[in-house]
Amino acid sequence: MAFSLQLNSPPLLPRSPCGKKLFQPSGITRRSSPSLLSSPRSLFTRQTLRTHSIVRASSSPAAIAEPDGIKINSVPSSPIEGQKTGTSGLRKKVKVFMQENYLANWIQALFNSLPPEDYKNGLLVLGGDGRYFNKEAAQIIIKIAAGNGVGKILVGKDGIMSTPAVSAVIRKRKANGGFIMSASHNPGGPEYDWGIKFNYSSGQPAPESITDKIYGNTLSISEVKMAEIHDVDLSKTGITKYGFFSVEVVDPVSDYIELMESVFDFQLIKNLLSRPDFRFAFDAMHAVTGAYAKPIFVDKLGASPDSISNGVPLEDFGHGHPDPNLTYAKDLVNIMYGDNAPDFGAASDGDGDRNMILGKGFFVTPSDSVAVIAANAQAAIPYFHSGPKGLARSMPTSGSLDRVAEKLNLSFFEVPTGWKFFGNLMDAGKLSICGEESFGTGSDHIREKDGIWAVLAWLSILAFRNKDKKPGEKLVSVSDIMKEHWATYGRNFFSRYDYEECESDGANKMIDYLRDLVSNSKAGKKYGSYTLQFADDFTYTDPVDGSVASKQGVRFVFTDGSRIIYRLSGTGSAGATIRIYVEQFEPDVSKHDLDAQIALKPLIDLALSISKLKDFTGREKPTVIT
Ligand code: VG1
Ligand code: CO
Repeated sequence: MAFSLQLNSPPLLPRSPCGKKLFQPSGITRRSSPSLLSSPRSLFTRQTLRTHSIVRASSSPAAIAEPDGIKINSVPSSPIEGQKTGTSGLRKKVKVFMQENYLANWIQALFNSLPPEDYKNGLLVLGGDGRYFNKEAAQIIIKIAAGNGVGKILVGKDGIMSTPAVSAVIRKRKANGGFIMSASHNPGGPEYDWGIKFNYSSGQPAPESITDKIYGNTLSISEVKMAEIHDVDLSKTGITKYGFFSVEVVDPVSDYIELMESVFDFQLIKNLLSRPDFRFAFDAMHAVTGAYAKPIFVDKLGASPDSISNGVPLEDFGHGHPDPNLTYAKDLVNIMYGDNAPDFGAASDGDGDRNMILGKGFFVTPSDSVAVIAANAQAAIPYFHSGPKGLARSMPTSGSLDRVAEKLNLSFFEVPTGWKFFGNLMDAGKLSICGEESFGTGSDHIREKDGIWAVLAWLSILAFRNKDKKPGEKLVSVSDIMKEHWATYGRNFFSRYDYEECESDGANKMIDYLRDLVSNSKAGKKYGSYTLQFADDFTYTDPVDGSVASKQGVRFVFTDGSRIIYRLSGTGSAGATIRIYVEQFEPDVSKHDLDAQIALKPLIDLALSISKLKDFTGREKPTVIT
């Protein structure tokens, strides 16, 4: 694919070795900067601004400029409360997003938050997970982008492009940034959720410095700049030009496949997937990886077509909850724990950035998965042939990765929950493999977690370990690899309890209560058989740019290394979701086969009693146990 457009502006938040953000706070200030006003594009900017002040008082859309043949309307609008970005983008019930100007306000507030030179005449990417309302939303985003002077938008065909693929395309095409229309693992359809995420030029989710600014601008918005152009036909690839602005509908898969082929040894994986004694199962959960699974696993890697289930993306994910865990990916779990189970099973979420890895009758926790990938990457994955640069995990993720970092003598980082915290470390060359306990695993090949990447990483490890096995010889299995890993490093038993859609009031009170408890807790205090080492509310200082994120999870850490962590989810769309994470290290191999729920029972009971969860929420049982 050739692109005629050349960026004439520096990319948004360029990757710089020292990691300094070049983001300037006020777009308005920048608009009137002398350098901009002397450039040809600024003529448009000035004209827009001048006319803008005239039409602001108007109650109906008014044309404010007609540069290069496009009519830009100033649509009067006013602030809507509650447009604050959570852990990953803005997520609400779709009915909320469908209210007049709801999405438009947020998109316009985003443009109001960026320096104009970072998008004027620039290139943006637009993708999504295929959920209900994406098609209408895509047309709104395209029109506002054109209204704000963006030069070109690359859109995935039918509005489909996974979160990792958007990150990959932003990087490959040197785009200024991109939008992802997805509420990720949240269910979709007229009664459920919708969401929008913004990633900037390194392909990384926008940091809080940007999302806070967007929120601020949603509170003072008075107009939306909309280009008067007809809807783009997203069902066919190709370029549509509108004066200075153009839209290119692209195949959402090809750039991503090319990247995967450069990271992994596809022939090695193909040899494994073609063996008659190895069976593979992938559940796309009727979500975005449906578009990627057949081209990659079947067409490129030789898996049988019937190894892919729920492979067609649907607007409501086939009435499913596209969250690859033991509760919501039940179909795959039943297959993998049933008679004659395949050797390897995996699933991915709504927007394709999460993964679940299963062996025959065996579940790999995401915390263990990233540790195994890190320990085996150099041998099995060409991208890491000179060894990973550094490892990192989110704070609640278990310490199994820490042990790999120690053994391989790699630098190691613990960041708050949310992938946006890994990007600076990657840009600074300090980090290559990282993960979250929430089924997120990835590397610095892009700046998002990557579900299909994780599946290919596991297939690479299995393929590498079995490459010399003759037909009929017993293959090294997922559980063999995991047990070997525990024998080498010890096992970090880990479990997460989710209490979804609790009353916000009770949940907030519980967290306040825990914060009080933390401030009164002293080292040495006894909690049952556990002795407190420290308790705190996790604060992170980014080692690259010095930015500080506080209140990222209440931790109780005990002298034997066991931990209990409490957080409120930042991705829900109704009420509050409480997450409790418990972890305990077990060096004794003879205990490694214990079920995690049994091994962790005393700690789980302690977590419930410390927090008085039942009293605060009235909940007897969690909604999801991982
Ligand atoms: C959850 C996970 C977090 C993940 C985030 C986005 O956030 O815990 O680890 O990064 O979802 O994932 P929270 O605040 O609900 O705990 V995705 O795949 O939904 O974009
Ligand atoms: Co996701």
